Amino acid sequence: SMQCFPGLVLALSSLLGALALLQLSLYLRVPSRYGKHEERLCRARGRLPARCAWFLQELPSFLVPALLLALRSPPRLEPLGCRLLCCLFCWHYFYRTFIYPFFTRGRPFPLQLLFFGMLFCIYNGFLQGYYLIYCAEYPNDWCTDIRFTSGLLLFLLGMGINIHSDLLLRQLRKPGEVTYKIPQGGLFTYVSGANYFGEIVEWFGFAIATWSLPAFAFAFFTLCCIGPRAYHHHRYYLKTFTDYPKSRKALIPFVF
Ligand code: NDX
Repeated sequence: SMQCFPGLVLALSSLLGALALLQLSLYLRVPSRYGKHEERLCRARGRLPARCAWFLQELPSFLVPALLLALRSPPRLEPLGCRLLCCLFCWHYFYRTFIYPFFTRGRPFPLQLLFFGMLFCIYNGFLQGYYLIYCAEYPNDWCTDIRFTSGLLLFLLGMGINIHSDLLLRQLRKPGEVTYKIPQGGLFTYVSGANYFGEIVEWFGFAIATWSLPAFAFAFFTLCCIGPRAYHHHRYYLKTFTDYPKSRKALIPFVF
């Protein structure tokens, strides 16, 4: 049966960090080509309705760790921290897989990115799940450790901001509509990428709560992936809407 190979965790986490840097270099100048950044930038290619695309893409991030958790033999009973943390990860991806796609009013999603996105979700789902279920060791009182409690708080706060902001974006459109409007309310009052800000806070919270290399690598990846995207969204809005709120920042309220 499976066991912990620390070398594997180190290798996969390092590769994730390297992918993060690759993303940063690829997407700092040009945005990743989906959603509002697709039209101008790419030729016609295969697309799938947003609903199916997000469901398929994010499913492995839920399924892989959930299966690792359920199938571990013998079942991991101690310590509680590992299972709790693995459940937090699965909880986010339960939302992202089974709830978010069914309400989205997004445009059809490019198949090619869907393919890479799915590979990424398998990879990261395996790394986070494998680490927490086979490798992580926490003292029995980890749940009262300041890293766990403050990380959990940030995770919940970030998730709240992310879900609320995605809801505000969705409400900008009627069903069937694909136009872009100026997002209003919530954290959009301060930043163009409120949903991204929430997601980034969420994964840094998760990293602090797990205090692990794989989770910090994933938080860094998230920052490098959607940080530049927030910046490109911001530029898009400034170019498209002459009445775009002047004080609004790209990603971090009052700062950037
Ligand atoms: N999926 C994470 N890299 C990604 C998909 C793309 O979950 O090849 C990373 C994720 C993948 C990426 C994933 C991994 C890396 C890939 C990349 C593509 C290339 C890249 C594979 C897996 C790659 C290497 C080189 C390393 C191999 O029509 P529409 O769709 O624009 O409508 C939008 C609507 N909306 C508006 N409606 C009206 N008016 C406006 N002004 C509007 N603005 C937006 O709202 C959408 O329906 C919806 C949200 O749009 P947007 O653009 O704000 O968010 P989106 O980027 O679609 O993300 C949706 C949510 C969000 O909460 C975000 O935080 C989360 O997913 N997310 C997204 C990306 C990655 C990620 C989280 C993470 O890293 N944790």
